Amino acid sequence: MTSRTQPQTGPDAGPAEVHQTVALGAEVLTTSQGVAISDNQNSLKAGARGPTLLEDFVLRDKIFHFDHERIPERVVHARGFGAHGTFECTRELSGITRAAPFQKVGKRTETFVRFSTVAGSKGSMDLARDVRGFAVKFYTDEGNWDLVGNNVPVFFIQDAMKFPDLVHAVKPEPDRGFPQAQSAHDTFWDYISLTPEAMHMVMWQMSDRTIPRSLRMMEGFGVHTFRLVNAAGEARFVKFHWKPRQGVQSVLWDEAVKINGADPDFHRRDLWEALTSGDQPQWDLCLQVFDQDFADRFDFDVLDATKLIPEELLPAEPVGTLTLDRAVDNFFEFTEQVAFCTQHVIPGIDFTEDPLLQGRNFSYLDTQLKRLGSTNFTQLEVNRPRGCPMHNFQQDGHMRVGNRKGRVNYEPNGFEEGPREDPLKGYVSYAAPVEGAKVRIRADSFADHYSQARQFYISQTAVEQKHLRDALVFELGKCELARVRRAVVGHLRNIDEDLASGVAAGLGLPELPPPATAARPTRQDLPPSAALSILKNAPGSFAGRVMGVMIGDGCDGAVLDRLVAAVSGAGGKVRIIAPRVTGAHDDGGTLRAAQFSIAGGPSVLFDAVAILLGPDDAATVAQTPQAQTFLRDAFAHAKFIGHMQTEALFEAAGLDGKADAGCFDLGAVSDADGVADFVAACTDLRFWERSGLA
Ligand code: HDE
Repeated sequence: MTSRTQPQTGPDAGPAEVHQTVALGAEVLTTSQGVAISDNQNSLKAGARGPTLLEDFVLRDKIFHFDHERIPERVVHARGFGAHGTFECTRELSGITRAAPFQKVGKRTETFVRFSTVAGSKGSMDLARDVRGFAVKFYTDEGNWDLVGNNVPVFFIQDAMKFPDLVHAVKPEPDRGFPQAQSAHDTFWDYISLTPEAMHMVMWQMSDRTIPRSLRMMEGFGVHTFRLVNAAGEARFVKFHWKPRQGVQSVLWDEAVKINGADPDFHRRDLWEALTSGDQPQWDLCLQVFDQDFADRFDFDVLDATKLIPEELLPAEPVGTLTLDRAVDNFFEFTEQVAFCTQHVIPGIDFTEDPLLQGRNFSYLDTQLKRLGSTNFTQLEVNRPRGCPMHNFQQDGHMRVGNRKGRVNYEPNGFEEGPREDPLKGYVSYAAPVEGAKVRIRADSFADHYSQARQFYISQTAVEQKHLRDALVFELGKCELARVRRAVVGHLRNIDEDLASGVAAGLGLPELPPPATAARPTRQDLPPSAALSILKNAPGSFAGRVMGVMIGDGCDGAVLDRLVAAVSGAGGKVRIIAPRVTGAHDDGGTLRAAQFSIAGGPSVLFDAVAILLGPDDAATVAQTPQAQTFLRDAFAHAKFIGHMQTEALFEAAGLDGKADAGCFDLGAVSDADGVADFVAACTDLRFWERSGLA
């Protein structure tokens, strides 16, 4: 490439100066004022070894900006990852809502989506046990609509009044400033033990839903009941669900803990790699639509955000598909500065009186002002309406651009200038009748705190129930206060006695504490709902998943080729792990490139694994502790395992003679069948039989 030496500046450039070379035609670096910078490595000094001069405006401009790079992180949902997407309507809903995205089959609406964890700070790890945020901004023709949801369909509390306490309790304890991104500590469980309405959400939180395998493999929920309003002003209730075409999938807790060490960015890297390799994740938007009559007949109050409507009772019907199609090209500009607000609604979407939603409506604008520093955050690329113009008389304020030109900045005006209100096109709130005395009171219809918690628990498979019990034992085991452990077990007794006694045994409680006092007895008659289980709805496909293949020198190149072909044929990806990150030579002497060294690519990073060693280094690899852990962990995590020339490794890992039906000897069958059978088996999520519970 043609290059030139950057001009040496001034008489003080001494012999220690290393001259940079810059490509000809490259953009010239400038200050914020557009002045070209001659030297970006040295400040202006009085003599080569003298003090830096106050007049160095280049240094001052650069450092000044740097000093102000951070904006306050979100109080909750600080750690997030965003992507651009498109929503396509697959079912016309003009009869029930005038909302723009649903007026015509095939209608496409641009979106921006941000996934997040709730409790941890911006730099915390991705695999914390935590609820995930699932916030979608629709840039519709009639304004921006934000559906700011979570990956769990219910919430901890029923009234916004409690939110700051809940968040304080889960965040690091104020005296010591830890633990980070954990609910496993005293203050969280102390608060929970005093908040029976949280018990349903606690069941979800302790389930595998809160350790998702991928952001691509999570459901999303609007949580609250909203209203859909049609052109005639008629309203129906609605609950929003996002269903991932990739299937809902989770990791195991032991994997989560290890992934956090091996790759704290596991989720964001996974989504980034999917998007940049053209693997575009999709979700169907499904609606549960119902009327007042259904609401009146339903067992619980539809305004209570700690309750869901089982899909067996009211199916969630698909009405459109969201495709994430583009990674952001600048994290800060999009993912950090995106400002979601539950009050960002469009004609056809309206609120209900859910007291949690009403409080959220109040909160989000405050947050955006605090974080983004100006009411003009609405002008940022990620936040401004894209499907329609924004016309009003708002003006000035910090960082304002594009004020209206001319003399008129008010309405009505006699100059006949500027935008006017439009009673037909404009947003009209649904005329919900309101009456009642002004009281601080919780409705009686919100008082049943345990029945749906029980329904969730009995809807899980034996494997899922064990994970949930283990999670409770782990979390409560991290609490130092025995009274807190006992109090929570007292609540569990109102949910399911087996669950309570299992957790009590796991904690070593000498005796079961009495059940917590319940405002309403737990209903035993709610039937299990298959839709609430992950494992009952497994995707039956390897698409979007990753096979980690450990290879060694002299491995069978033909088997490796067949394996790679079979996995990509099934829609999955292969990642190669070798003793050295450059790769290993197969039996034909060809260097097979690797993406990971054995130390850098533990099996927790993959959905299934294969280990193809060769005569040249099978014995050496077997003696490598990380290789032993790779196999031992894959086995313990119920993964499907393909293997060849691994006798020594199985023995060294303590698994001699333990190979079961989830382990496939890829060398035993000389034709392609061995590989094909292995990859076909991997379409099941895991070999749960190994756990003894399936
Ligand atoms: Fe939020 N929530 N929230 N929340 N929430 C915020 O707004 C709040 C609640 C949710 O990716 C904050 O911009 C209150 C439920 C998501 O940028 C803040 C209450 C649900 C995100 C706030 C709730 C959510 C937020 C902090 C109780 C699921 C991240 C940063 C009344 C339906 C959005 C921000 C993003 C963010 C307040 C309860 C979802 C402080 C007061 C329930 C996904 O304004």
